[in-house]
Amino acid sequence: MSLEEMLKNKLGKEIAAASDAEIYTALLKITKEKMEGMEHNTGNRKLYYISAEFLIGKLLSNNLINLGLFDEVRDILDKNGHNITAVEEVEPEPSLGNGGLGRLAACFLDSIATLGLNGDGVGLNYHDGLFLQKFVDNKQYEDKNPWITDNSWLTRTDVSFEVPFKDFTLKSTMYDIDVPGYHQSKCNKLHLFDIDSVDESIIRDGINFDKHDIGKNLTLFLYPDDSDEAGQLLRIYQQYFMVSNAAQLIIREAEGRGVDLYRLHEHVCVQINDTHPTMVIPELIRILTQQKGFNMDTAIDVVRKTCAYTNHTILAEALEKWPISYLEKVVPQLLPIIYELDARVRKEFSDERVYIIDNQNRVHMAHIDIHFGYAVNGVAALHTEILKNSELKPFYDIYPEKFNNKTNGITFRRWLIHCNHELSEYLNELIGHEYMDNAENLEKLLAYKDDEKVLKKLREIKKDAKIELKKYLKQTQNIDIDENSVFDIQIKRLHEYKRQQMNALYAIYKYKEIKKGHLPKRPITMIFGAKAAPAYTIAKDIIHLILCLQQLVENDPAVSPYLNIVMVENYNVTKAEKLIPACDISEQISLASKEASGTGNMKFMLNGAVTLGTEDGANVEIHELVGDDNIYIFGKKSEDVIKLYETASYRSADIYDNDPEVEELVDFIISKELIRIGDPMNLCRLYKEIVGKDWFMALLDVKDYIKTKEQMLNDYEDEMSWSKKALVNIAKAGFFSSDRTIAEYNKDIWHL
Ligand code: GL2
Repeated sequence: MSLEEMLKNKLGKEIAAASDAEIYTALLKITKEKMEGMEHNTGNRKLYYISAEFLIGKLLSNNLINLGLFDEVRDILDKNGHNITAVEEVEPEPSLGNGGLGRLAACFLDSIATLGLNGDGVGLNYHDGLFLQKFVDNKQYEDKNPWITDNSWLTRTDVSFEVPFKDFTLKSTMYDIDVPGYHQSKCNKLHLFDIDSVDESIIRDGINFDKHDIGKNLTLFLYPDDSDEAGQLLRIYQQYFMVSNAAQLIIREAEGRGVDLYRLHEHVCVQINDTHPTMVIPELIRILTQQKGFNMDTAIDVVRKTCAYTNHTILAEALEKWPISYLEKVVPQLLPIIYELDARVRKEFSDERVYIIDNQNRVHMAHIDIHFGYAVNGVAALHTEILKNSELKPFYDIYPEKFNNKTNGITFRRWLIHCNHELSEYLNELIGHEYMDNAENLEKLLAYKDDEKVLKKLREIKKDAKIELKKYLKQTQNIDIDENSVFDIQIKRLHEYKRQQMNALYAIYKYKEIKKGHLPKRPITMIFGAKAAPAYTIAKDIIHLILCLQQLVENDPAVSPYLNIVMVENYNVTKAEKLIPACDISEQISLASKEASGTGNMKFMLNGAVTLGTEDGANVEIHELVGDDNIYIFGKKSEDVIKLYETASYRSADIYDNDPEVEELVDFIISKELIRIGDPMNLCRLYKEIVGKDWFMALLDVKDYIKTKEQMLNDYEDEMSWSKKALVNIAKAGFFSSDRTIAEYNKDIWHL
């Protein structure tokens, strides 16, 4: 049967007569059936990629692309008066992640399947995911974010395990989402564990709920507020539930394959994505010793050869340390194992910095991973060097052979073919489509770097994407933007280290310049998108500042023709897919040494934006690839920043007091213009934070930042030379394909 007939059958009516919602559901069912009929990848060693987040985004188009059906479906819909983009709008975005870490896990699943490797994801099925962001009175308001509907990509399986906690046991249900590779006949799975007793009706007034009622709240939210003890306990419940299910699944599947558990490591590999799944190590040891007759030495040996750990950040707050007393309240069965692991470390090493349990009775999860796993990797070259030479140095001194770098990557299926159809078609026309299978072939584009026709066409494609974004923002937020302006975009989690506040200081600078009559050659559209963690006060104050600036500029007819500030509401994968193709200037301005890698930087580059960035994370590698002429680097280097922290010698007040230009910008935060619009409490708190602390050193780099951005805006006016920079960025992006990253993981760590 042809696809068109199948669609008609599913709909039970003519395609032309069906609604977009009906078409979406019919396509979802057809696609799911096709994937259910596909064999799973096989192989002697199977990977389990355990992660608290999988930020998979909408799946219809990507599944169709990978199955090779996208063009046919688009044509059928066109012929029948429908449009695939409108059909996509119907799909809710699964809210299973927070930022780069979760999106990376999703890109990895795509690449693992594309390379035909035997590997599944394991995580949790959060019903309301990360919160939905709304703006009310120029502030962030959090609401629940339900995404599971009757017809979704989830398939309920009959796999179920008992998960034991101190005071009760919970029975799990495993849901699966199929993961097809690009043009592959086989498929992998994302396993999401859940409980049947989740009760969304306990959520009140935004995202508040009773944190004690674990039987009802366990899988409601990703990262529930952990600013109190109940919140931290809930996170431990979630993490243990995730890894206990994972461990039981791993053992059951291994036994099902006839694996001798004493050789588990030859047949299974577990990738621990950040520290959230760390308890899988003591849990596997517990099961092997208590249920499978292993002695402790052998269990530890087998588990150590099975588990590998990826570190995604050097920020102390994200390296989890759980108080023993909390673990005792939730998972007392793990404590004898954790004590045993700690005792072994203490016996072997005298340096207390590598102990598992510290002198405040806290368990350092990353320390378990490093001692009792066989590989530790950072996510960009600079990040791995910082781990080896400072953050994790005592461990590197003990286990140099475990440490390795795996620079992050992104799947080009979603971040080029899907989100920027026009660009990918044009690339096919110019250089053929080999780059889709081997991204390094994008370099063939370099042959056109002086070809005016090509450079013009790239500029046109960018303009079309800007017009699309303009329509989208009008539709969704009733905001008008000018497609002839330069689009300067910063989209990422809100965090002080990422320095959205420094970008806001630029907005203040530009506002003041325009007020003084120094008009830019071309209007500038500054776009932000970011969610702040609900308990992160200063991050929310920064959002407030940006929204106040947005309102100030919008209502000032002397400024608004030249400057437009837009904060996109509820920034997510779907919005990223619209924003990235339209971007001219990619803001990657974290304080050097703090951004482990970044992956947005790679997506922007691939879509022909030019980076404005510090020498941080993967920016360093982008810089090396494109060369000085095709990137704008500013700010202090990571060595200098690390020294400033070590010597505790940074004082933002000194800069503020001694530099009147900086003082003027910072003072504007509490100016009468802004206080009239905003909430004085929030603005004053932010002002005080920047003058009195500025932990992530925005004032250190702000002047260099402004100068570099001005240079960039100036250079943008030379259309051909700017377009050439865009071309070089696209051509050099091949290295950042997640297919390359996964091939490296497989070669150096997984050996599948
Ligand atoms: C992050 C890092 O901050 C980010 O730089 C990196 O690109 C991703 C993926 O490796 O991981 N770490 C982290 O905790 N989150 C990230 O995005 N949330």
